[in-house]
Amino acid sequence: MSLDGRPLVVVANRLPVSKSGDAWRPSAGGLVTALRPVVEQVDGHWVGWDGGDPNVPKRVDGFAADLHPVAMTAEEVDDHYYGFSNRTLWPLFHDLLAEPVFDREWWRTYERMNIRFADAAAAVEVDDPVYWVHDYHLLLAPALLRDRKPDATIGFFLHIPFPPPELMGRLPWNDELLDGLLGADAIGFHTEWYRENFVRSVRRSRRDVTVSGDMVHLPDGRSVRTAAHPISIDVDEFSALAVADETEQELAELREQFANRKVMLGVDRLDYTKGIRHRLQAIERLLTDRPELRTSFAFIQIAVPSRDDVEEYRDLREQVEYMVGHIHGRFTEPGHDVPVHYLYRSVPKTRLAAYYRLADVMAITPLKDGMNLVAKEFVTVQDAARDRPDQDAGVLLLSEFTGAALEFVDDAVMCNPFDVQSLAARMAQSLTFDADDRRSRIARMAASVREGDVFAWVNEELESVTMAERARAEVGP
Ligand code: GDG
Repeated sequence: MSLDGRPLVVVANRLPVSKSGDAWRPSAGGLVTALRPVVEQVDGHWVGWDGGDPNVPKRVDGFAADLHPVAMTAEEVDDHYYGFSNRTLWPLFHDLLAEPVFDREWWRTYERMNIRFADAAAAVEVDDPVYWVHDYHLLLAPALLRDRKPDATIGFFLHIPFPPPELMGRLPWNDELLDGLLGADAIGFHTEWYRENFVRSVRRSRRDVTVSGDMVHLPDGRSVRTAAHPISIDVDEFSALAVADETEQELAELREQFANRKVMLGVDRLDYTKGIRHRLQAIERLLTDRPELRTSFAFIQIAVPSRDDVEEYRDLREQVEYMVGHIHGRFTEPGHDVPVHYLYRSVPKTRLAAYYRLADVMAITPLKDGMNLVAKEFVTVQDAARDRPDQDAGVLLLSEFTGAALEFVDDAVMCNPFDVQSLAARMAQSLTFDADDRRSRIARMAASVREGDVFAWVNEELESVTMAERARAEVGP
């Protein structure tokens, strides 16, 4: 691993732990899983919001990093997290799927919170660390950290898309955010498209930089490396989960419940970027055009509650629930189960794996999505269970507007979710592939995920940061 034993200071919006009952545990998120082995090997530190709990311990069993909590008042969380991060940057970076709100008070708080995170990171007492800053909540932090530690090695990774300059340029604070990012030595994106969008934005707003290949050269002599590093999953974890006893038990129950029905599955945070409304419209169309499916098909939507303090998310929930009710009213046949199963909750991981195994079609139809890890989890679980009795391979129906599309374009059924009529046709088509074809498509996609798992992603990212640093050392001050 490219850190060579140097300390690692991760700076992310949230700490990697949460409290259940009286006990603190590592959180279940992908980033936490990905970084666990790295922080175990080095002197690991994590700077993040304390979630409103002033008593976060310095260490938590199962995650070998020192925790450095950042406190925010409820009002600061409202302005920084719900406001500027999720009502300004989130819709803007997802191609204006909702109208971004430009509020100067939110911006001032965003700046102040980025300063607070940068101060907390700079205060971590370690010798010659690598700082790794994450995501859209902290776009200013790399430059702020550079002000405090001019010689520091700083990497940044963006987990969501980077918008084209024509959209980014609408933001009153476009220049400040670009300068914030350019404080890093290396900036990682999921795809080449997002990387190019960033570089085009920099070119448009900074006349004093030159770009050669993937490097941005600044007038002060510093260079910033940009790279596309698609994030991935812990393949071994999901492969084991696929065939765990508990998963098998859950699957047996689900198979009984959905006997004699083809199952299409959706798994998303309830977010307007995920295309759930378009998906339901397409289901309605499918059930209109193909009446026999009303009793031989089920669509299961797991919608994980998300950001429900934000108006657009509450509206989305209402609309989705109205649409599900509407479909039930129109298509439920007396004596038969309803055609749409809507679960507004998060389910345990073994249950999630059982749903992945049950699905004949996995419908991943976001209007825009940085990567989409559900796609990678689905093909991995399906492939790991290929030799289990009754495990018939499923089909991945995938939006062309996800980062994952680049990897799966040859073997998924690709769709444009904005075109509801063609989406319904793609859904119907997904139900027609023969078993051998399905199996080999899943196998190829799973092999590709295995080749670039989340640990490879961590290595690539850290390698990119340390490469940028070596180049700086060769050029000299
Ligand atoms: C952002 C970007 C990018 C979902 N339902 C349940 C559950 N999940 C887990 C999945 C998956 C994760 O949540 C969702 O990850 P995604 O990547 O699909 O989407 P975002 O939350 O929007 O993530 C995205 C990602 O960051 C990483 O950079 O890929 O583009 O938007 O791991 O398994 N987990 C459990 N129960 C559920 O019901 N336990």
